[in-house]
Amino acid sequence: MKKIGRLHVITDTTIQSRFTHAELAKMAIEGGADTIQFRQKEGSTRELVESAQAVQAVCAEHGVSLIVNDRADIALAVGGAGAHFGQDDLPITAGRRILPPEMTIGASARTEEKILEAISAGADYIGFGPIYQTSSKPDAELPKGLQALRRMSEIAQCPVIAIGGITADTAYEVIRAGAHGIAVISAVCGQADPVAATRHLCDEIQRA
Ligand code: TZP
Ligand code: MG
Repeated sequence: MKKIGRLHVITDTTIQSRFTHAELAKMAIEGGADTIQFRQKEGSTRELVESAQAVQAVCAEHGVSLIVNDRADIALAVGGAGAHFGQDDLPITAGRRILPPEMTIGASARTEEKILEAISAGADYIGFGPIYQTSSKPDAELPKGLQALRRMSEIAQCPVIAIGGITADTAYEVIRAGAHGIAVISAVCGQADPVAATRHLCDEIQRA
């Protein structure tokens, strides 16, 4: 089984414009994040590759994994550790055909059926959420809560990364509910001090 990180910081330039993806990655890594997810929906492929390259340079310097959201081609092109596919992105079987076996594939799945399907198609971890209300993803479903997370974590034969509205106040209970780790946007990117915010999340994960 591949090593999957515990704190995935998703760099985001839509909820804030103070920092670039690479600057956010640098601060998150300084605060202790072990995985950076590059997630950018807007812009040309050329622009996305350039931003992802800058993030990968920071990650490589610190030995941190870069996961590229949605784009297997960009993950490969920049030498990232893997890609994360949502329910409307590349099917996991297709992603597996594109990415070499040593690269990590994460899959968003919200039901028991989808989780098992993603795992048998070759996903290395499952992204499950939103756990709580989130304002970072306009089309997010209703919050699933901790009970559903507990159940899905039991069912999945692989690490479950919980996402959606998770903060330093809730990271502890999320991990205690069975999540292997958490993925966050606003709890880092939306904070006045992203380094300190990341450190606080790491402490809570550690405590759990
Ligand atoms: N997928 C499900 S919820 C979500 C994504 C990308 C947004 C997570 O952002 P936040 O700010 O941590 O709630
Ligand atoms: Mg997606």
